[in-house]
Amino acid sequence: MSPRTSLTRYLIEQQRVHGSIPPELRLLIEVVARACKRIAISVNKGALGEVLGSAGSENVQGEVQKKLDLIANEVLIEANEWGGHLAAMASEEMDGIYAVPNRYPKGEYLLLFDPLDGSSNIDVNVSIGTIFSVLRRHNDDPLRIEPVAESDFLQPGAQQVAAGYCIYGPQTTLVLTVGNGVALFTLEREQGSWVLTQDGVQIPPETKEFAINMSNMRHWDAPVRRYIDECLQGREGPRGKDFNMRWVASMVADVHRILCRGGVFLYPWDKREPDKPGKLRLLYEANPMGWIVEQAGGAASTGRGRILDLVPHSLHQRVSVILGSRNEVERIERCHLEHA
Ligand code: AFP
Ligand code: FBP
Repeated sequence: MSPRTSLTRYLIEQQRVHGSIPPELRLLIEVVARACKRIAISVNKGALGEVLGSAGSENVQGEVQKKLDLIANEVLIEANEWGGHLAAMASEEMDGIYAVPNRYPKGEYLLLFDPLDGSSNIDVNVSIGTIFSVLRRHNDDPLRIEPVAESDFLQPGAQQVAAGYCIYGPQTTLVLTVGNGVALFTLEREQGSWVLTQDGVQIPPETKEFAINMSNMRHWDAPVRRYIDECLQGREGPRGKDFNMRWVASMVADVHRILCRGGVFLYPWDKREPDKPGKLRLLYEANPMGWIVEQAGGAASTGRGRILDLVPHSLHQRVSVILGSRNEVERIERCHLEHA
């Protein structure tokens, strides 16, 4: 039997052989992965750990916070703030940025996360996850180091240096990219270690499966309506094949399925909130997921352009998200062009 590759070994090889990451970034990713293990333990305890239910508060987007949202947020901050690799963190659950306190050494990286994606699924024991993105803080003048600010985080997704998610499902799986393809690590509970179980993940370019919240159909824009309508017509319609539908209501779970067997995920702009460009957040949901999908040979678009090229204007900015099998995403972009 060939020896198992641990996350540490994978990262050291990325550092040494491929030169794709510096040692500080490797250590930062290991800390995030360790925090995900701790979150997995809390998730698994469920009612026995008194972690279910609402925390009785709301986040900056007006969404009810669950106890596990706040626990996961705390775990990620506590694990990362003292390591010396980060300048600051930002999260779905915090209004502003969290600068590393002065009592700790500072580093050049910025960490963004959605600590617990799919909160509505926590209490009903359905897959949820943690999404993260790492940026490098640009500092043009090494002699003048300004205090870290929200503006440091407003970089296009194409500038991410690492991105990943951890899915807490039947298995706990960490999915990671450092710009050299996508690797999957499964948590081996007995040893408490992440074991590489798939490398070079590829999303098939064609699919017969879409993921969208169909209850919002009446609010969609014409191009999305047309695309889904053509899928629903099945083999008698213009697509000439029957489509299946899946919707978990945890982006992590829906994207993970697409990574494993193809498909397309849509959370498009809709008429419910015309002044907002979508429901999902650009910096800590769409950008990391978009980069992972691209690294696996798929595509990630707003319908009118590549997500990773967007220049963010604020920390909690929202965006229309269409990602997955490349040919399908391109077809949806064509629908948008024809309706422009
Ligand atoms: P939370 O992280 O606030 O639970 O939101 C999850 C999510 O943004 C995303 O993971 C799902 O795809 C989407 O919500 C589901 O939304 P609907 O309930 O509108 O289908
Ligand atoms: P399997 O155990 O064969 O996967 O079947 C599962 C199931 O019978 C139900 O759990 C589920 O509600 C249904 O299939 C989903 O079916 P569909 O693919 O038609 O949505």
